[in-house]
Amino acid sequence: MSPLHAPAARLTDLLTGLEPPPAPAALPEGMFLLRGRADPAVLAPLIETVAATAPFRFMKTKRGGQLSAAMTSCGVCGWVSDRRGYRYESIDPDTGRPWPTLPPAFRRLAAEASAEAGFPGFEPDTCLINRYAIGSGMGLHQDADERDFGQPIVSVSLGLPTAFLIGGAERRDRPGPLPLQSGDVMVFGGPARLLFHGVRPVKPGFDPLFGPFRYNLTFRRAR
Ligand code: MD3
Ligand code: FE
Repeated sequence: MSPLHAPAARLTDLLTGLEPPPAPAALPEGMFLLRGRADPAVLAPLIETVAATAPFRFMKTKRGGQLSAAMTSCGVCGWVSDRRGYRYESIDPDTGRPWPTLPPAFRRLAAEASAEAGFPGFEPDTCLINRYAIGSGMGLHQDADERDFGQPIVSVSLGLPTAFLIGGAERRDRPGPLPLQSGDVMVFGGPARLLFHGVRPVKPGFDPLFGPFRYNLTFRRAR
């Protein structure tokens, strides 16, 4: 399927009578939006399985605060934050055990989406799962803890809608919103890989599969 060819209608659109949100006229070079490319019903139980082994937790920041999204990971390593800073760890510090393995359906989705966007051969070694309750979001930042910025990032939005805030190469560049719905997949590669980005706070709502939450899967090659 062409990355520009999204399904004509989705169940949630039919139920709510809502149109899918408009995409901006142009996305930054290297950034791709694959609307409805992921099947939320397939991914929901896989998130549950990961969280049964590596529970969602609120991580601390260097400065004594707490991240507003609950997080867990799967793969050969997982992204962690604590008083010492950010990094990838092979052992989950909360359980003392390795992170659960990447479900094959996760690998397949990340590989297919990145190939559709023009980045063939992407083999993620980790997936960070962010869970946002109503009112939580993520401030503007860069994803720069990975070894090879030549590798893309694949992001899958699930549950309640929100908007990504897409900035520029410098923190001072004013970000613009990109509305996203459950099942939307984004690929960030090449010149988009190090752009500043964030997530708008999630508005009140209830998703039939995910309840009062937004989830995001972020596939990366960390090592
Ligand atoms: C890379 N998560 O975990 S998806 C993160 O929705 C993070 O949970 C957000 O940012 C979330 O680091 C966003 C990942 C993402 C989004 C936009 C990007 C990565 C990006 C833009 C440029 C480069
Ligand atoms: Fe990020």
